[in-house]
Amino acid sequence: MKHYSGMLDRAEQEALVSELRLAVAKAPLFIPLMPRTGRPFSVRMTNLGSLGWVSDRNGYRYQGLHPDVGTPWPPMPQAVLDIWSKVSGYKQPPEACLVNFYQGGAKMGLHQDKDEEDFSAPVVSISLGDTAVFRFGGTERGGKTSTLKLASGDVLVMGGESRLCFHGIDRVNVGTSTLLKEGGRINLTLRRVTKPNIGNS
Ligand code: MD6
Ligand code: FE
Repeated sequence: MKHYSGMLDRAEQEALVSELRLAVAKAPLFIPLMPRTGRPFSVRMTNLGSLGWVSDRNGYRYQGLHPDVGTPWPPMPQAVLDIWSKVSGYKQPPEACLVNFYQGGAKMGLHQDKDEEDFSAPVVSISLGDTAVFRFGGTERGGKTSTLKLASGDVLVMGGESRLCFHGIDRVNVGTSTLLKEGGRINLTLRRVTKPNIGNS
């Protein structure tokens, strides 16, 4: 796992937030539901790119269309693709960019990112807005964990050994950033979803 503290400067963060506001106007934030129980997540989500991650009573999956408005996800901003190129070490561009929006005590339980067919690519995460307490451990649930603070402009890369580690967000520290006028935190996670085609690299 690699943590690039302050990779995006303030101007880059502001530009990215503006692009995300335009995207969210087309692909509104939705509240995912836990499979089976239907319990709502405390985080609101949307996606950018050819595939988006969704969760509802039927399970977790990637799909090409927004679950409520039924249109394709907006494209990923160039700045996001550039970050992937810089830090992923992966030849092909990301297929999915999950946008998580945390407000008012939202958090995310420990989980593994394992709904992808291809684990050879890392997951790249970009944090904007209030600082989050990120918890991570090993690949077994119930193992020892540590925490890391993710501040606005930080980029985290989970690849190799860390690709399937358990991780989550314990809390977001209110008032730690002035980036978002209404407060809160945005996290973008960039992923490859499909298996690489032999010979296309
Ligand atoms: C978050 N992040 O930072 C949630 N997943 O809000 C994730 O779930 C995550 O940061 C895979 C890799 C990096 C991450
Ligand atoms: Fe995750």
